[in-house]
Amino acid sequence: MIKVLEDINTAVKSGDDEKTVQLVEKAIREGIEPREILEASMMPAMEEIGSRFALGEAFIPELIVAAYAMEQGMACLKGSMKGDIKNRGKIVLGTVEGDIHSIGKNLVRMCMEGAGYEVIDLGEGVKTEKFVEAYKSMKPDILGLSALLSSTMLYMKNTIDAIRVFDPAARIIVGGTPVTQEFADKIGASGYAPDAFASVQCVQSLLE
Ligand code: B1M
Repeated sequence: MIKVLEDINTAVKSGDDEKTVQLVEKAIREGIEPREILEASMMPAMEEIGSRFALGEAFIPELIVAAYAMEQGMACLKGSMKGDIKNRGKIVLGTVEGDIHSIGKNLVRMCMEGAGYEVIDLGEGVKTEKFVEAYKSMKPDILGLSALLSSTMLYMKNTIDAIRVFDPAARIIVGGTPVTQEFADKIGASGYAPDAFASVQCVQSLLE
């Protein structure tokens, strides 16, 4: 692996946000693509810390500092991911009720904005009623739901059902670690994306 990517991976895992920012800026100066920085370095760092957490080798405080370092690193990449085309469509996005995981959803937002979509981010722990309210008032082309917990992914169905009552043709996409294509089909989602980059393709194909 390229040295700077290796160093970013280590900095994220150890929750060193200042070092993460310095190294991400260095990687950008070296001409490394944001996608490579994310996929080859920062995302594997979060996966590794998650696996260590599952094994009881890492704990919540370590997850929190690693997540903060990741968010700070992502903020540096935002400028390099901005696209030129604007107003390709409006997307309302949020992490579902009971779920405070924000990083994957924020990455989806960055990729969508980079691809020229207007994104209204409702944040985390968004209840079905709030999604319904936002959908009615903002009339988005796409609604995007993120969930990271096996328990909270069930709220995706509640939201989809509530929206389809008044808009059966609503285009709703879902994603997040426990979500699969099979689950997306089962709950009646219009699309599923395994990662943030794929979510852009998913939206594009739904809007075509
Ligand atoms: Co949490 N957590 N966590 N956590 N956490 C997981 C998800 C877990 C898998 C860790 C583990 O056990 N291995 C596990 C869930 C198990 C399960 O339910 N199956 C877990 C748990 C159990 C918990 C708590 C319950 C722990 C506790 O309190 N005992 C608790 C729950 C809190 C709550 O939400 N109510 C909790 C808390 C936290 C922190 C707050 C400490 C922190 C979140 C901080 C933050 O987000 N600001 C945290 C973290 C950091 C993680 C891990 C380590 C990393 C998640 C992450 O940011 N990944 C995670 C382990 C893992 O996922 N392997 C874990 C990086 C990010 C880029 O990837 O979010 O997957 P991800 O997003 C991906 C794709 O999923 C996809 O695109 C992104 C990549 O391009 N995607 C979409 C996501 N949303 C999408 C939407 C789309 C399309 C694609 O369309 C709309």
